[in-house]
Amino acid sequence: MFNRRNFVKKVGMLTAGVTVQGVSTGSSNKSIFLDQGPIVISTWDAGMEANIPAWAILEKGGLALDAVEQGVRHTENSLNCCVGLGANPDRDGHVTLDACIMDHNHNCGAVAFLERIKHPISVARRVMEKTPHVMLVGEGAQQFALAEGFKLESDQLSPAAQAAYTDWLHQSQYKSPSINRENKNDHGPFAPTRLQNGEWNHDTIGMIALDKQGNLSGSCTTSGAGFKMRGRVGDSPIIGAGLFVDNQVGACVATGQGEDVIRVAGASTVVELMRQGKTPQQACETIIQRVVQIKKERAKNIQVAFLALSNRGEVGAFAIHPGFSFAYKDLQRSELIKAASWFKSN
Ligand code: SD4
Repeated sequence: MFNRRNFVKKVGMLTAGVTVQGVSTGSSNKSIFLDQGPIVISTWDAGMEANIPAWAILEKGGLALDAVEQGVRHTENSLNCCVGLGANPDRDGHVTLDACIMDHNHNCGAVAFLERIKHPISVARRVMEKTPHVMLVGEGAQQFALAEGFKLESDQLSPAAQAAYTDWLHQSQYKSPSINRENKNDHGPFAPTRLQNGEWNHDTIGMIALDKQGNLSGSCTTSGAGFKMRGRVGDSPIIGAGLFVDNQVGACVATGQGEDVIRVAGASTVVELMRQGKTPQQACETIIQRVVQIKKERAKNIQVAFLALSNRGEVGAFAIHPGFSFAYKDLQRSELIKAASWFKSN
């Protein structure tokens, strides 16, 4: 049986690309995680830092919902990352943000195409808690945020985003952007940018937490794709695509090319596969296989990745291409783990 005591061994298998043979995740056995404490997992390298504030809440017995909000707020704040207002703009020069959040009771909230608000994840939570709706977009979302006391930030691009945008305007061919592809031959305007430390810059963070009470919550926040068409919204704020949580089963977040996550109803399908008895790892592999089979040629040039957690603390992660990693934190360990992928090399 998979539990966190044999996690290191399982992760070794996972990075080698072998399906983890886990237990059926259809039932909820609360005692497993009540004994072992909470977990938080999040996408990409930035997840290592984001897990810290999330963990501070979880270890004190706080709610998974608070943990996933505070965790990704840290990334939205960070100037070193492409999530939030410092991110690359759309092709008309505006930064537009998408986010969603979901708790253990199927409560959920989302914002999309939101401008000049620093913490879209917290606006998404207010949508969930204070409106009869699930999703607000654009001007209406901004209006709601202001009414809720959020500050209207400047519309100036960050220096790095301004430089990237100026560069893009010179080279622009208005091609659709490639997201998270570590393609060594792609030096064009849509190549993912690198951070100062040389890491690939990702536009999104997705986070899932399991708290001491045995409840799951998830969050996802993004600037979408740099130089996207104005008005473009990806999977990240869409409940069921970029994020899905079902406390009876587990939770899943997606990252990568949002259009391809939406067409397979990504995160909710992973959770449904887990409900039918697949482990999180098997479920993530199955959905990536589907993404690849639906658009075989396209799949060679896009990145999509899924990260899932069962309500028993089992973890799964899988991507189309190498390069996807996720940050794991529990009582015993905190580490960045490379996920296995469908294609073994770029
Ligand atoms: C989107 N899924 O807007 C997001 C992008 C992403 O790391 O995940 N970037 O399509």
